[in-house]
Amino acid sequence: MLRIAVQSKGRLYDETMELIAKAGIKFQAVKRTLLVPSRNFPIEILFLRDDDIPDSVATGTADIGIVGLNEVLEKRQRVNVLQELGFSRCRLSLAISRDIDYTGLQWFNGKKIATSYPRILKEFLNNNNITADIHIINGSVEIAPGIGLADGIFDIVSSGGTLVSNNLIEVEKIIESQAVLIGGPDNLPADKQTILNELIFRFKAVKDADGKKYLLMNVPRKSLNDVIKILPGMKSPTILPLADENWCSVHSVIRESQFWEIVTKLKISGAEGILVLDITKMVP
Ligand code: PRT
Ligand code: ZN
Repeated sequence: MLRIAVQSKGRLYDETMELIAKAGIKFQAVKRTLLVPSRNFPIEILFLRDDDIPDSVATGTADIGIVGLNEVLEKRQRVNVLQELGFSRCRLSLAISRDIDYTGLQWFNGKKIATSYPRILKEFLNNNNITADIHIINGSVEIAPGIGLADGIFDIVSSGGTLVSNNLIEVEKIIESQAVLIGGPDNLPADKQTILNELIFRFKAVKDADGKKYLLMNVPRKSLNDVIKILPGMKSPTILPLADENWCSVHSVIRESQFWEIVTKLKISGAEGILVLDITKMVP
């Protein structure tokens, strides 16, 4: 049985559980008890605060965990990133009041910076020969400049809305973060490693399908070359004959973001009966 540490509630929770569900791993009603075994896969979930996940994996309380890369880098525990999971994307940035005339990184020399990520910030400042006073705050870091507690902040930004509503502006993007699968410093016993390999394989299949759609359409044979040129092939499209030999059926995988751009061109080329289907897994 492999034990995975997962955030019990918060921004990582929903997408972590969705990933696990899409990987075909099922649970009896998850009642947020601390430890929940799966009913169809040899894994159990340990629900923790995200701050405790790197430590639990480093010490072997859990075998693996899912947590933001920002926490992994800040906590400095002996863990390895096994897989990038592609959700909860955000960045760690320096921000200052909108009213200040920012002159570059040197501006921070001698200034006071509020943050919940002192280690990452200290390393960045050291590497850039900036001497600043780091003020550690847990939560609501963005209000610090407005109440005169600091000159700037170093915090997580995703949409940037929080900065705007606090009259702040992002001046330096320091680190990109996303949810990652982490493992401990030591090799796992063979049985656990086998389960882990299967899990990584399934997560990859789910991740690879993300944002992709399966496209089917009927195309007059005389337009086939035009249609093939429009389709941004993962590989070449599948072409199947139809009862009416002047027509064929064309199948392809596209990115959802390309759909509206492509569909108009396909119709102009003579494609009809265009169907778009969801893809939940892709196994190469
Ligand atoms: O209770 P627990 O300790 O488990 O949770 P937590 O409160 O420490 O963390 P939580 O649930 O807030 O975030 C978990 C992880 O989500 C973080 O460690 C990041 O890896 C990731 N993440 C992604 C974010 C954001 N996006 C994010 N926007 N974490 C926090 N924010 C904050 C940001 O600091 C800002 O104050 O959300 C606010 C809104 O951001 P904007 O830029 O969209 O306005
Ligand atoms: Zn936390």
